[in-house]
Amino acid sequence: MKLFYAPQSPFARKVHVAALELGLADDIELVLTPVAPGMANEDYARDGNPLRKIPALARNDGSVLYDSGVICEYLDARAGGGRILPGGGEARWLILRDHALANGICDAAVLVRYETWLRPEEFRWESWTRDQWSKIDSGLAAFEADPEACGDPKAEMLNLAQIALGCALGYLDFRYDERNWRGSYPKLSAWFESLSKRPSFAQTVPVNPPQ
Ligand SMILES: N[C@@H](CCC(=O)N[C@@H](CS)C(=O)NCC(=O)O)C(=O)O
Repeated sequence: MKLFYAPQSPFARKVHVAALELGLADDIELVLTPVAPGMANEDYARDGNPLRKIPALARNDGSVLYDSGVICEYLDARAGGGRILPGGGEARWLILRDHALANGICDAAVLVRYETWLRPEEFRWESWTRDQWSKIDSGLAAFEADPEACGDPKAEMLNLAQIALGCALGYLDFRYDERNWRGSYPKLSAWFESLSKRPSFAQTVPVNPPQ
């Protein structure tokens, strides 16, 4: 299988971490795929994701899956099912909800990056950017207040929400170190420090792609 990815993307990292946790990483070839709003990449729109977003997973039969949550569920099923996402019961709904929250933090953080890095300065919308930061902050505050949602970072297997949250925090460190999220969320900070020692996280720390 081929994973269209970039080493700085928190969504692509989530899939890569899930593959490592599930023992499937050796079945996946990583294909560096540059994407950004406004960047023409018609080959990828045709052969990967029509929305031109990463990650996408090309399976061995040629069919392609996106987005990151769908790919993670697929990998879980391929690894036997019920390992990063229970097949049923209340736990499933809570993990899916917390996954949505962590993913929403990533969405907001990536959008702020596009707004402040890609958009020409004269068109930037400061109150919109502040609002995205406020969403990120309320998401982090919800996790800080709910240690159960974070779960044990040393558990034998992580769940989908924990993986997504770790990738969101890693992206905040990577792009917005100066905002020091750790100062406001000490429980999350301790949790992330422990999570970061897992091989799946240590091997996938975000970096800028080669130029
Ligand atoms: N909901 C998607 C979000 C993926 C996403 O936004 N990826 C970013 C990179 S981190 C992207 O491809 N951006 C390109 C664009 O928005 O044109 C998922 O979970 O896979």
